[in-house]
Amino acid sequence: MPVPPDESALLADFEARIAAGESIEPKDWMPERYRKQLTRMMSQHAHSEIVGMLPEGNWITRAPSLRRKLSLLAKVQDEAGHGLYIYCGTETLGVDRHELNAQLLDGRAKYSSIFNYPTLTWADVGVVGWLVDGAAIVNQTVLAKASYGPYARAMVRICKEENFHKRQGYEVCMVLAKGTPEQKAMVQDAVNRLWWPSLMMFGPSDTNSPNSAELLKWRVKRKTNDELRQRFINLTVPQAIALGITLPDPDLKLNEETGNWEFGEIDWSEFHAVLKGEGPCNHERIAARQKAHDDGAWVRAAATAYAEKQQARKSTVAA
Ligand code: BYC
Repeated sequence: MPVPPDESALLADFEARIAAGESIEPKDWMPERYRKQLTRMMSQHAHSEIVGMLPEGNWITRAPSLRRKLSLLAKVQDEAGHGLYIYCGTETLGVDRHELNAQLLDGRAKYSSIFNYPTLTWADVGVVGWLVDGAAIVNQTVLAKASYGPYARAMVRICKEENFHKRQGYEVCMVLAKGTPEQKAMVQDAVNRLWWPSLMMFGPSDTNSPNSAELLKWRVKRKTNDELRQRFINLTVPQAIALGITLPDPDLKLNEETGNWEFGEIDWSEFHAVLKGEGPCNHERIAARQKAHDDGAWVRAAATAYAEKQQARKSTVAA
Protein backbone atom coordinates (compact mmCIF):
# COMPACT_ATOMS: atom_id res chain seq x y z
CA MET A 1 0.00 0.00 0.00
CA PRO A 2 1.50 3.45 -0.91
CA VAL A 3 2.40 5.60 2.10
CA PRO A 4 0.75 9.08 2.23
CA PRO A 5 3.42 11.78 1.66
CA ASP A 6 3.27 13.19 5.21
CA GLU A 7 3.91 9.73 6.66
CA SER A 8 6.97 8.85 4.62
CA ALA A 9 9.35 10.72 6.96
CA LEU A 10 7.78 9.01 9.98
CA LEU A 11 8.09 5.65 8.26
CA ALA A 12 11.73 6.26 7.39
CA ASP A 13 12.45 7.17 11.01
CA PHE A 14 10.54 4.12 12.27
CA GLU A 15 12.44 1.78 9.95
CA ALA A 16 15.77 3.38 10.87
CA ARG A 17 15.03 2.75 14.54
CA ILE A 18 14.22 -0.87 13.81
CA ALA A 19 17.38 -1.24 11.74
CA ALA A 20 19.35 0.19 14.68
CA GLY A 21 17.86 -2.50 16.95
CA GLU A 22 15.73 -0.08 18.99
CA SER A 23 12.50 -1.19 20.65
CA ILE A 24 9.24 0.28 19.45
CA GLU A 25 7.11 1.30 22.43
CA PRO A 26 3.30 1.82 22.65
CA LYS A 27 3.36 5.63 22.39
CA ASP A 28 5.80 5.67 19.47
CA TRP A 29 4.56 6.30 15.96
CA MET A 30 4.13 3.08 14.01
CA PRO A 31 2.66 2.25 10.60
CA GLU A 32 -0.91 0.98 10.74
CA ARG A 33 0.21 -2.30 9.11
CA TYR A 34 2.72 -2.87 11.92
CA ARG A 35 0.00 -2.26 14.51
CA LYS A 36 -2.40 -4.55 12.63
CA GLN A 37 0.10 -7.36 12.17
CA LEU A 38 1.15 -7.26 15.80
CA THR A 39 -2.44 -7.17 17.01
CA ARG A 40 -3.23 -10.22 14.87
CA MET A 41 -0.17 -12.18 15.92
CA MET A 42 -0.23 -11.27 19.61
CA SER A 43 -3.95 -11.87 20.01
CA GLN A 44 -3.60 -15.23 18.26
CA HIS A 45 -0.80 -16.02 20.67
CA ALA A 46 -2.86 -14.97 23.72
CA HIS A 47 -5.83 -17.06 22.52
CA SER A 48 -3.48 -20.03 22.07
CA GLU A 49 -2.34 -19.80 25.67
CA ILE A 50 -5.92 -19.72 26.92
CA VAL A 51 -7.26 -22.46 24.63
CA GLY A 52 -4.04 -24.40 25.34
CA MET A 53 -5.18 -24.81 28.95
CA LEU A 54 -8.04 -27.07 27.84
CA PRO A 55 -6.29 -30.24 26.59
CA GLU A 56 -4.08 -30.45 29.69
CA GLY A 57 -6.66 -29.12 32.14
CA ASN A 58 -8.62 -32.20 31.09
CA TRP A 59 -6.06 -34.33 33.01
CA ILE A 60 -5.78 -32.40 36.29
CA THR A 61 -8.39 -34.54 38.05
CA ARG A 62 -6.83 -37.73 36.67
CA ALA A 63 -3.12 -37.06 37.28
CA PRO A 64 -1.53 -40.29 38.57
CA SER A 65 -0.05 -38.82 41.77
CA LEU A 66 -0.21 -35.74 43.99
CA ARG A 67 3.18 -34.56 42.69
CA ARG A 68 2.00 -34.85 39.08
CA LYS A 69 -1.26 -33.08 39.90
CA LEU A 70 0.57 -30.18 41.54
CA SER A 71 2.97 -29.63 38.66
CA LEU A 72 0.19 -29.91 36.07
CA LEU A 73 -1.98 -27.46 38.01
CA ALA A 74 0.93 -25.02 38.18
CA LYS A 75 1.61 -25.40 34.47
CA VAL A 76 -2.01 -24.80 33.45
CA GLN A 77 -2.19 -21.76 35.74
CA ASP A 78 0.99 -20.46 34.10
CA GLU A 79 -0.68 -20.70 30.68
CA ALA A 80 -3.57 -18.58 32.00
CA GLY A 81 -1.04 -16.03 33.20
CA HIS A 82 0.70 -16.02 29.82
CA GLY A 83 -2.61 -15.43 28.06
CA LEU A 84 -3.52 -12.50 30.31
CA TYR A 85 -0.03 -11.08 30.04
CA ILE A 86 -0.15 -11.14 26.24
CA TYR A 87 -3.71 -9.71 26.16
CA CYS A 88 -2.32 -6.78 28.23
CA GLY A 89 0.48 -6.43 25.69
CA THR A 90 -2.05 -6.44 22.85
CA GLU A 91 -4.06 -3.71 24.59
CA THR A 92 -1.02 -1.42 24.40
CA LEU A 93 -1.74 -1.39 20.65
CA GLY A 94 -5.12 0.21 21.31
CA VAL A 95 -7.43 -2.78 21.07
CA ASP A 96 -9.78 -3.93 23.80
CA ARG A 97 -9.50 -7.52 25.05
CA HIS A 98 -13.29 -7.94 24.99
CA GLU A 99 -13.14 -7.31 21.24
CA LEU A 100 -10.30 -9.86 20.93
CA ASN A 101 -12.31 -12.42 22.86
CA ALA A 102 -15.33 -11.77 20.64
CA GLN A 103 -13.12 -12.42 17.60
CA LEU A 104 -12.02 -15.75 19.07
CA LEU A 105 -15.55 -16.85 19.89
CA ASP A 106 -17.04 -15.96 16.51
CA GLY A 107 -14.17 -17.54 14.56
CA ARG A 108 -12.56 -14.36 13.16
CA ALA A 109 -9.37 -14.94 15.18
CA LYS A 110 -7.22 -18.03 15.08
CA TYR A 111 -5.40 -19.89 17.82
CA SER A 112 -2.66 -22.49 17.46
CA SER A 113 -3.71 -25.51 15.42
CA ILE A 114 -2.09 -27.89 17.93
CA PHE A 115 -4.82 -27.32 20.51
CA ASN A 116 -7.43 -28.83 18.23
CA TYR A 117 -6.05 -32.30 18.92
CA PRO A 118 -7.24 -34.37 21.89
CA THR A 119 -5.15 -35.56 24.86
CA LEU A 120 -6.21 -39.19 25.00
CA THR A 121 -3.91 -40.65 27.67
CA TRP A 122 -1.71 -39.46 30.53
CA ALA A 123 1.29 -39.86 28.21
CA ASP A 124 -0.18 -37.06 26.07
CA VAL A 125 0.35 -34.67 28.98
CA GLY A 126 4.05 -35.58 28.98
CA VAL A 127 4.35 -35.35 25.20
CA VAL A 128 2.52 -32.01 25.07
CA GLY A 129 4.99 -30.62 27.61
CA TRP A 130 7.95 -32.07 25.73
CA LEU A 131 6.95 -31.30 22.13
CA VAL A 132 4.37 -28.50 22.27
CA ASP A 133 6.07 -26.44 24.97
CA GLY A 134 9.40 -27.35 23.34
CA ALA A 135 8.17 -25.92 20.02
CA ALA A 136 6.75 -22.86 21.79
CA ILE A 137 10.14 -22.16 23.41
CA VAL A 138 11.98 -22.35 20.08
CA ASN A 139 9.49 -19.89 18.57
CA GLN A 140 9.27 -17.59 21.59
CA THR A 141 12.98 -17.36 22.39
CA VAL A 142 13.34 -15.59 19.07
CA LEU A 143 10.22 -13.46 19.70
CA ALA A 144 11.94 -12.21 22.87
CA LYS A 145 14.04 -10.17 20.43
CA ALA A 146 11.00 -8.83 18.54
CA SER A 147 10.99 -5.13 17.74
CA TYR A 148 7.84 -4.37 19.76
CA GLY A 149 8.93 -3.82 23.37
CA PRO A 150 5.87 -5.05 25.30
CA TYR A 151 5.73 -8.30 23.29
CA ALA A 152 9.47 -8.96 23.54
CA ARG A 153 9.46 -8.36 27.31
CA ALA A 154 6.45 -10.66 27.78
CA MET A 155 8.34 -13.39 25.93
CA VAL A 156 11.33 -13.23 28.29
CA ARG A 157 9.24 -14.11 31.29
CA ILE A 158 7.05 -16.58 29.42
CA CYS A 159 10.06 -18.50 28.07
CA LYS A 160 11.38 -19.03 31.59
CA GLU A 161 8.11 -20.67 32.58
CA GLU A 162 7.86 -22.65 29.34
CA ASN A 163 11.24 -24.15 30.14
CA PHE A 164 9.85 -25.57 33.35
CA HIS A 165 6.83 -26.86 31.40
CA LYS A 166 9.01 -28.59 28.89
CA ARG A 167 11.10 -30.23 31.59
CA GLN A 168 8.09 -31.52 33.49
CA GLY A 169 6.75 -32.94 30.22
CA TYR A 170 10.03 -34.57 29.29
CA GLU A 171 10.34 -36.04 32.78
CA VAL A 172 6.85 -37.56 32.51
CA CYS A 173 7.93 -39.11 29.18
CA MET A 174 11.21 -40.34 30.66
CA VAL A 175 9.53 -42.10 33.57
CA LEU A 176 6.94 -43.73 31.28
CA ALA A 177 9.51 -44.67 28.61
CA LYS A 178 11.57 -46.46 31.25
CA GLY A 179 8.47 -48.04 32.82
CA THR A 180 6.46 -51.09 31.80
CA PRO A 181 6.11 -52.02 28.10
CA GLU A 182 2.53 -50.67 28.26
CA GLN A 183 3.74 -47.33 29.59
CA LYS A 184 6.41 -47.05 26.92
CA ALA A 185 3.82 -47.92 24.27
CA MET A 186 1.63 -45.12 25.60
CA VAL A 187 4.41 -42.57 25.04
CA GLN A 188 5.11 -43.94 21.57
CA ASP A 189 1.42 -43.71 20.68
CA ALA A 190 1.22 -40.10 21.92
CA VAL A 191 4.34 -39.16 19.93
CA ASN A 192 2.90 -40.85 16.83
CA ARG A 193 -0.21 -38.68 17.08
CA LEU A 194 1.39 -35.38 18.17
CA TRP A 195 4.68 -35.23 16.24
CA TRP A 196 3.35 -33.91 12.94
CA PRO A 197 0.85 -31.48 14.51
CA SER A 198 3.77 -30.11 16.61
CA LEU A 199 5.73 -29.39 13.44
CA MET A 200 2.68 -27.56 12.05
CA MET A 201 2.78 -25.15 15.00
CA PHE A 202 5.53 -23.24 13.18
CA GLY A 203 3.09 -22.31 10.43
CA PRO A 204 3.11 -22.90 6.67
CA SER A 205 6.37 -23.33 4.82
CA ASP A 206 8.18 -20.12 3.89
CA THR A 207 7.03 -20.29 0.28
CA ASN A 208 3.45 -20.18 1.50
CA SER A 209 3.59 -17.76 4.44
CA PRO A 210 1.88 -14.49 3.40
CA ASN A 211 2.71 -12.58 6.61
CA SER A 212 6.37 -13.47 6.93
CA ALA A 213 7.91 -10.87 4.60
CA GLU A 214 6.36 -7.92 6.43
CA LEU A 215 7.00 -9.35 9.90
CA LEU A 216 10.63 -10.11 9.05
CA LYS A 217 11.13 -6.68 7.50
CA TRP A 218 9.93 -5.02 10.71
CA ARG A 219 11.80 -7.53 12.90
CA VAL A 220 8.76 -8.86 14.69
CA LYS A 221 9.83 -12.24 13.38
CA ARG A 222 13.59 -12.75 13.39
CA LYS A 223 13.60 -16.23 11.82
CA THR A 224 11.34 -17.82 9.25
CA ASN A 225 8.78 -20.56 9.94
CA ASP A 226 10.98 -23.18 8.24
CA GLU A 227 14.15 -22.08 10.05
CA LEU A 228 12.45 -22.45 13.44
CA ARG A 229 10.85 -25.76 12.48
CA GLN A 230 14.27 -27.11 11.49
CA ARG A 231 15.80 -25.88 14.74
CA PHE A 232 13.08 -27.61 16.74
CA ILE A 233 13.61 -30.88 14.87
CA ASN A 234 17.38 -30.70 15.36
CA LEU A 235 16.91 -30.20 19.09
CA THR A 236 14.22 -32.83 19.49
CA VAL A 237 15.57 -35.84 17.58
CA PRO A 238 18.41 -36.47 20.09
CA GLN A 239 15.87 -36.19 22.92
CA ALA A 240 13.69 -38.85 21.26
CA ILE A 241 16.73 -41.08 20.82
CA ALA A 242 17.57 -40.66 24.52
CA LEU A 243 14.03 -41.77 25.40
CA GLY A 244 14.19 -44.76 23.05
CA ILE A 245 11.14 -43.39 21.21
CA THR A 246 10.81 -43.48 17.42
CA LEU A 247 9.62 -40.33 15.66
CA PRO A 248 6.95 -41.28 13.11
CA ASP A 249 8.87 -40.15 10.03
CA PRO A 250 10.70 -42.77 7.95
CA ASP A 251 12.46 -39.99 6.01
CA LEU A 252 14.16 -38.50 9.06
CA LYS A 253 17.92 -38.61 8.56
CA LEU A 254 20.92 -36.58 9.62
CA ASN A 255 22.65 -34.60 6.91
CA GLU A 256 26.25 -34.73 8.15
CA GLU A 257 27.23 -31.75 6.02
CA THR A 258 24.59 -29.28 7.25
CA GLY A 259 24.06 -30.86 10.67
CA ASN A 260 20.31 -30.76 10.01
CA TRP A 261 17.91 -33.64 10.50
CA GLU A 262 16.11 -33.82 7.17
CA PHE A 263 12.46 -34.76 7.43
CA GLY A 264 9.52 -35.97 5.35
CA GLU A 265 6.69 -34.04 3.76
CA ILE A 266 4.24 -32.33 6.12
CA ASP A 267 0.59 -33.00 5.30
CA TRP A 268 -0.47 -29.41 4.68
CA SER A 269 -3.99 -30.46 3.78
CA GLU A 270 -4.43 -31.56 7.42
CA PHE A 271 -3.05 -28.20 8.63
CA HIS A 272 -5.45 -26.21 6.44
CA ALA A 273 -8.40 -28.40 7.44
CA VAL A 274 -7.65 -27.74 11.14
CA LEU A 275 -7.40 -23.99 10.45
CA LYS A 276 -10.78 -24.14 8.70
CA GLY A 277 -12.34 -25.59 11.86
CA GLU A 278 -12.25 -29.23 10.81
CA GLY A 279 -9.78 -30.55 13.39
CA PRO A 280 -10.85 -33.22 15.87
CA CYS A 281 -11.56 -30.75 18.71
CA ASN A 282 -12.24 -27.32 17.13
CA HIS A 283 -15.92 -27.30 18.10
CA GLU A 284 -15.25 -28.60 21.59
CA ARG A 285 -12.59 -25.96 22.25
CA ILE A 286 -14.71 -23.01 21.15
CA ALA A 287 -17.74 -24.39 23.00
CA ALA A 288 -15.62 -24.57 26.18
CA ARG A 289 -14.44 -20.97 25.72
CA GLN A 290 -18.02 -19.82 25.00
CA LYS A 291 -19.25 -21.53 28.17
CA ALA A 292 -16.47 -19.91 30.23
CA HIS A 293 -17.43 -16.54 28.75
CA ASP A 294 -21.12 -17.05 29.55
CA ASP A 295 -20.41 -18.37 33.05
CA GLY A 296 -18.23 -15.32 33.72
CA ALA A 297 -20.96 -12.80 32.79
CA TRP A 298 -21.83 -12.14 36.45
CA VAL A 299 -18.17 -11.45 37.29
CA ARG A 300 -17.93 -8.86 34.51
CA ALA A 301 -21.24 -7.30 35.61
CA ALA A 302 -20.09 -7.17 39.26
CA ALA A 303 -16.70 -5.66 38.33
CA THR A 304 -18.37 -3.02 36.15
CA ALA A 305 -20.89 -2.13 38.89
CA TYR A 306 -18.05 -1.89 41.44
CA ALA A 307 -15.98 0.35 39.14
CA GLU A 308 -19.01 2.60 38.56
CA LYS A 309 -19.65 2.84 42.30
CA GLN A 310 -16.01 3.77 42.95
CA GLN A 311 -16.14 6.37 40.18
CA ALA A 312 -19.36 7.88 41.58
CA ARG A 313 -17.81 8.01 45.07
CA LYS A 314 -14.72 9.79 43.69
CA SER A 315 -16.89 12.34 41.84
CA THR A 316 -18.91 13.04 45.03
CA VAL A 317 -15.71 13.59 47.06
CA ALA A 318 -14.28 15.84 44.34
CA ALA A 319 -17.50 17.95 44.11
N1 BYC B 1 -2.11 -22.50 13.98
O1 BYC B 1 1.76 -16.11 7.13
P1 BYC B 1 1.87 -17.10 8.25
C1 BYC B 1 1.26 -21.72 23.07
C2 BYC B 1 -1.99 -18.94 10.32
S1 BYC B 1 2.23 -21.96 21.69
C3 BYC B 1 -3.09 -21.66 13.58
O2 BYC B 1 3.11 -17.91 8.32
P2 BYC B 1 2.64 -15.69 10.61
C4 BYC B 1 1.26 -22.71 24.15
C5 BYC B 1 -1.52 -17.51 10.49
O3 BYC B 1 -2.09 -16.91 11.64
C6 BYC B 1 1.34 -21.45 20.25
N2 BYC B 1 -2.91 -20.74 12.60
O4 BYC B 1 1.59 -16.35 9.63
C7 BYC B 1 2.21 -23.66 24.23
C8 BYC B 1 -1.99 -16.90 9.19
O5 BYC B 1 -3.39 -16.66 9.24
P3 BYC B 1 -4.01 -15.15 9.34
C9 BYC B 1 1.12 -19.98 20.09
C10 BYC B 1 -1.68 -20.65 12.07
O6 BYC B 1 1.90 -14.90 11.61
C11 BYC B 1 2.14 -24.62 25.22
C12 BYC B 1 -1.82 -18.03 8.19
O7 BYC B 1 -1.80 -19.23 8.95
N3 BYC B 1 2.30 -19.30 19.66
O8 BYC B 1 0.55 -20.78 23.07
O9 BYC B 1 3.69 -15.00 9.81
C13 BYC B 1 1.09 -24.65 26.09
C14 BYC B 1 -0.55 -17.90 7.39
O10 BYC B 1 0.61 -18.09 8.22
C15 BYC B 1 -0.62 -21.46 12.47
C16 BYC B 1 2.24 -18.20 18.90
O11 BYC B 1 1.18 -17.78 18.52
C17 BYC B 1 -0.86 -22.42 13.46
N4 BYC B 1 0.07 -23.27 13.88
O12 BYC B 1 3.35 -16.93 11.33
C18 BYC B 1 0.10 -23.67 26.01
C19 BYC B 1 3.55 -17.54 18.59
N5 BYC B 1 0.47 -21.14 11.73
O13 BYC B 1 -3.77 -14.72 10.79
C20 BYC B 1 0.20 -22.70 25.04
C21 BYC B 1 3.41 -16.24 17.90
C22 BYC B 1 0.10 -20.16 10.90
O14 BYC B 1 -3.25 -14.28 8.37
N6 BYC B 1 3.04 -16.38 16.51
N7 BYC B 1 -1.20 -19.88 11.08
O15 BYC B 1 -5.46 -15.33 9.03
C23 BYC B 1 3.93 -16.66 15.55
O16 BYC B 1 5.12 -16.86 15.77
C24 BYC B 1 3.43 -16.62 14.13
O17 BYC B 1 2.20 -15.94 14.12
C25 BYC B 1 3.26 -18.04 13.49
C26 BYC B 1 2.61 -17.85 12.11
C27 BYC B 1 4.62 -18.67 13.30
C28 BYC B 1 2.36 -18.93 14.34
